[in-house]
Parts: sequence; structure tokens; C-alpha cells
Amino acid sequence: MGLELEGERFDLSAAVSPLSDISAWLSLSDPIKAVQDSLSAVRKFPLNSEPPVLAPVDLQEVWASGVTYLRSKVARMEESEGGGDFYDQVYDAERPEIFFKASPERVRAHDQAIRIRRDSEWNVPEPELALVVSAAGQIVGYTIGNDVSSRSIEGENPLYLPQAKVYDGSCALGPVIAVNENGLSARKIKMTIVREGKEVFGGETSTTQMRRTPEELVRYLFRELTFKHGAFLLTGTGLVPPDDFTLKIGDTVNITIEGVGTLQNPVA
Ligand code: DO4
Ligand code: MG
Repeated sequence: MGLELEGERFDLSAAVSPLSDISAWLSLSDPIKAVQDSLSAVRKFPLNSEPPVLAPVDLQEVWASGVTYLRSKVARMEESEGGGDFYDQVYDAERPEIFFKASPERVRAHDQAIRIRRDSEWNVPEPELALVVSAAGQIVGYTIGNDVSSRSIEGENPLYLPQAKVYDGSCALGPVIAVNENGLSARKIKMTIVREGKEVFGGETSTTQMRRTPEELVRYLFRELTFKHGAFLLTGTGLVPPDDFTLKIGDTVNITIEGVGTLQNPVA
């Protein structure tokens, strides 16, 4: 694992052995303090080369929250062949929508290709703030998640949700984890989609539009599940391209979250 400090990169795993990988870090009792305590040791291990950017996940499951932004609720009610009242209900309900999104080997890193399903005609990226959660249930950092989804399969029948959401290349995470030292401040989330050199979609939202708090979502996820290696939890999308838009092979999706960076993925 590497650590970036004021633009310089260091070899965190060489400096501090409990920080050898993401699961070792997330199983510590206080992962944020462990990073803070490493700061003087890590400066002795600068990284002089440009290491490859891997997805910041090793053994963690990726879960996702849904219908946490008004824009998501409205889009899903419109696409749903059955009218989609349940989206309206879950938006206001005490219990949030939380679903399994990806096992680690299905997650794509920054610059790796995400995929659209070959049996789906309407496909979109979903730019989401992803919470990095320790084994103890503490939100220790943030990264960027892309919950790539089939709107046609999801709209046909809500029982098809796992097929709309979970398939090879349907999730990207990265490029880095921003350690959560001060809680979640308002962050802009921006997405552009580029096709043959031209921007075909651009939009922006903010985490202030989220109807639920990150802590509330994590509390529900951890109610009856344990995560000995920690977990990732996507917090839902507030950006939905217009209904006549579908992703195409060859597009590039760029998602930027303030304080985290930009996650870029070509579509295959
Ligand atoms: O209910 C379907 C999925 C919702 C979702 O993924 C989102 O709101 O981001
Ligand atoms: Mg989503």
C-alpha cells in the first residue's frame, strides 16, 4: 500500500507492517490513528517510481445503497414498468435499500475497462461516494465507486435487480482512499462521459443532496452482517443521464469527487 502526502508518495507497507494491505488495515481497532501514527516512519520510504494503480480492495465485499437521492427515486419510478411505488416508499422509509454489488475479483481499478451487459439495451454509469468501513464498522475513508447498471433489466421487474447490478465489470473503485480524518464535509460529485472525443454527458451533484447519512447506511449494513476484512459501501447516485442516453462500448466515464480524485474507466 502506498500513502500520498502533499503530492509525494511513500511506501506505507514497508514502513509499518500492520499496514501491509487493505484487510490488515481495516481489521485494526483504529485504522485512522494507525495512518496518523505512521507519518514520521513513512517519510523514510519515498516511492521513486510510479506504481500501478490497483483497485483499493483485496478481500472486502462491495455493497451499495439505493434511492438515497431524489434524482435516483424519480428516474427509477419513470423507468419501472410497474409504476415503481416501492421506490417512493423506500426513499422515505426508515430502512434504506442496501444490496450486494460485487465480490473483490469483479471490481475494476482506475483505467481498467468496466462493462455493459450484452443482454441489456439501456445501460448507465452511477457515480457514487464509496465508504471504506473497518471491521469494527468505523468509516475510515472514502473512495469513488461506479455502480454500472442496466436500467432496462431493473425497469422490467424489481426482482431482476441483482442481474441489473451484479455482473463482470459492473463495479469500479478508486483511484485512492482518502482517509476520513474529519467526517464527511460537503463534496461535489461530477461525471462526464466521453464518446469519440466529445463529451456526451456532463453533470454535477453534491453529497449534501443525500437523504441519509453515511453512518445510518453503515449501521444498517452492519446490523446482521460481520465483515472481518472490512467492507465498501456505495452511497447511491444523484446523477442520472437523460432517458435517451445509454452507454456504448468505447465510451470513457470520468467521475470526480472533491478531496478524493478522479476515477476514469473505458467501457468494454
Ligand atoms: O433500486 C435500485 C438501485 C438504486 C441505486 O443503485 C442508486 O440509487 O444508486
Ligand atoms: Mg447505484
